[in-house]
Amino acid sequence: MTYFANVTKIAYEGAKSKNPLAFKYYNPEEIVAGKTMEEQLRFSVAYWHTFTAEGADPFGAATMTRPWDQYTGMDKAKVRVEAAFELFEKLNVPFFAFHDRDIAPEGSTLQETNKNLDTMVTMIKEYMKTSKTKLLWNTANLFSHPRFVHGAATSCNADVFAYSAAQVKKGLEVGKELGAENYVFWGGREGYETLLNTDLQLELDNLAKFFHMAVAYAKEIGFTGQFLIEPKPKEPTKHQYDFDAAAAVAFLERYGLLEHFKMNIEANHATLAGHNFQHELRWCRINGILGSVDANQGDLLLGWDTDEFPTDMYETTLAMYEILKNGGLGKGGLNFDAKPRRGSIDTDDLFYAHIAGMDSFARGLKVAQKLIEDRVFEDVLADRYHSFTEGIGLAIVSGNADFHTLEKYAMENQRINNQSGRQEKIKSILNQYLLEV
Ligand code: XLS
Ligand code: CA
Ligand code: CA
Repeated sequence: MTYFANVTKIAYEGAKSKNPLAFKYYNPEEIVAGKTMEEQLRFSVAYWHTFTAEGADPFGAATMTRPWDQYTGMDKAKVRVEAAFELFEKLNVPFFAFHDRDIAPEGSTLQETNKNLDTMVTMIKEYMKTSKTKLLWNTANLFSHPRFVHGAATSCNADVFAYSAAQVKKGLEVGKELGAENYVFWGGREGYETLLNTDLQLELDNLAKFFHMAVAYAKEIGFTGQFLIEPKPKEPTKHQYDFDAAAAVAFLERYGLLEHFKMNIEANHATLAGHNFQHELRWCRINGILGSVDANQGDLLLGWDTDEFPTDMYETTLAMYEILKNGGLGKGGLNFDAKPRRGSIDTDDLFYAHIAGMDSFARGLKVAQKLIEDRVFEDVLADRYHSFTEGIGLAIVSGNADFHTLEKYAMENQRINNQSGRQEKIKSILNQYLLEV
């Protein structure tokens, strides 16, 4: 049985290829910066967008018809797994990621829901035996069902807290069973709409307790995947607690949790938080907490999370620059938390979309590697901050200055010479690399 009859295994054909179903830049075996592209990029398919999204938006119904749509319930779930592993193989991706409810439908009780999940996990495990595609991460959907109307681990209702805990407990067991490299916590409903009815202190304390329980349970069952928090400032909740990486880290530190978590940075969430993708990656890198990446892009003309496939070469290049400077992503990967646009209604569009994303990051990787090799930004920084390598600057960075010595210095050296920041020159050099590498 084939679900994607128009598509054969996607091969690397090089930049001159006119075949839309071929990679132009992603050559999994090519060595870049000491590792194969496959090892550097660690691409992952997001199960929810690729196998459960059908093009619905708040104003209209689904636009896409998928091969599994003729089935319902558990039959549909099973057909999706068959189709998923066909797509993974044809795209030659090393990883995938899912929410519990993406792979198995809810039953009428938690027991039945877990039974459905077990059936699907057994099936997926069987497929994984003969597939190269591994589980990058799994997570619990603590946002779709109406029970999460007031939050999950930050709900005002203790019964919902308990239900959420049961769901994450099961999620960690599933992660262990399938060898997940990470486990993601995204708090879409962990936040508030108005402080007029919100006990902010209690909600944050409860969220911390929830995370401590998850850490304890992972230890208890021997789940060794990396825990990741995925920051997002808003949507669906007006204000989400894990607003951005800085807010998430301040929270983790305050509650003694920082050593157990890294960040899963999503490009589109960064822009919603008023940052850019590179900012969030850089911030995590310098703080040693860059865990994984949800590789997509937003639309700056729209104020919501559009989850587009990443095709902006500036963004992919600067993202790969941060990732290479980080020494790679470790257990993390580049997960395409992205969906074809509502008008891209054909099943083949799933392939075009992934090819576009994979090629954009592969090309970004090569340009970033060359930028690093040539020390383009490193030299810019060395030059710009050279005042901290000698004299008073060296005294400041080495901790040998105080307000007395600095006041004395300032009084004796009142002629300050600032130099140009040269942004435009730097951008034009970056363009040369983008166009010529
Ligand atoms: C939604 C998030 C979500 C997480 C996993 O905006 O990106 O899909 O990645 O729950
Ligand atoms: Ca995401
Ligand atoms: Ca998103």
